[in-house]
Amino acid sequence: MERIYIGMGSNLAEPAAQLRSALQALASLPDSRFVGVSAFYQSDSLLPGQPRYTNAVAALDSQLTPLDLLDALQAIETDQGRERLERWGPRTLDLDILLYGDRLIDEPRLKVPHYHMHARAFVLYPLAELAPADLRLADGRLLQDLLAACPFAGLERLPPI
Ligand code: ROI
Repeated sequence: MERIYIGMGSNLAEPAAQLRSALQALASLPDSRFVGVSAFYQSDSLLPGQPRYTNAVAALDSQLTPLDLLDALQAIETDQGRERLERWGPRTLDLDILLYGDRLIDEPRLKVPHYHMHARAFVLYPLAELAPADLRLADGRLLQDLLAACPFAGLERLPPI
């Protein structure tokens, strides 16, 4: 089993309900054990003109291969009504593999650690709730250093449900 962290986001159709429903789906993945989820956080979209996002990070132990897990996550996104109309468009559900054990993955469909996680408060702060304090990404960066360089400003941590 390897420890996997999954970034979750939604800004359409009741985002918090979308994340809760996705958590149920993650908990029923085959050959996997659900470990936990961070608090939910709200923040403005990085792109102007979109509704605010709700984001969280989930932790999973799994024996699925990275690409099998990616297929399973994309199936959950599709089940929850995701339409891929435009690359950075608003979405009912976004599930990203942030970290997969200590693997570095560079395939056309999947890059791990996730490309944009290093500077995104809505990924790093929820990740820090779940990950060990000394977590080092497979590319050598320390989570603590990334957090120190990434202001919390603009994030709103929602009370637990
Ligand atoms: N902004 C926030 N706050 N959260 C996201 O998950 C998110 N995802 C995106 C873009 C449009 C870049 N902005 C976001 O894809």
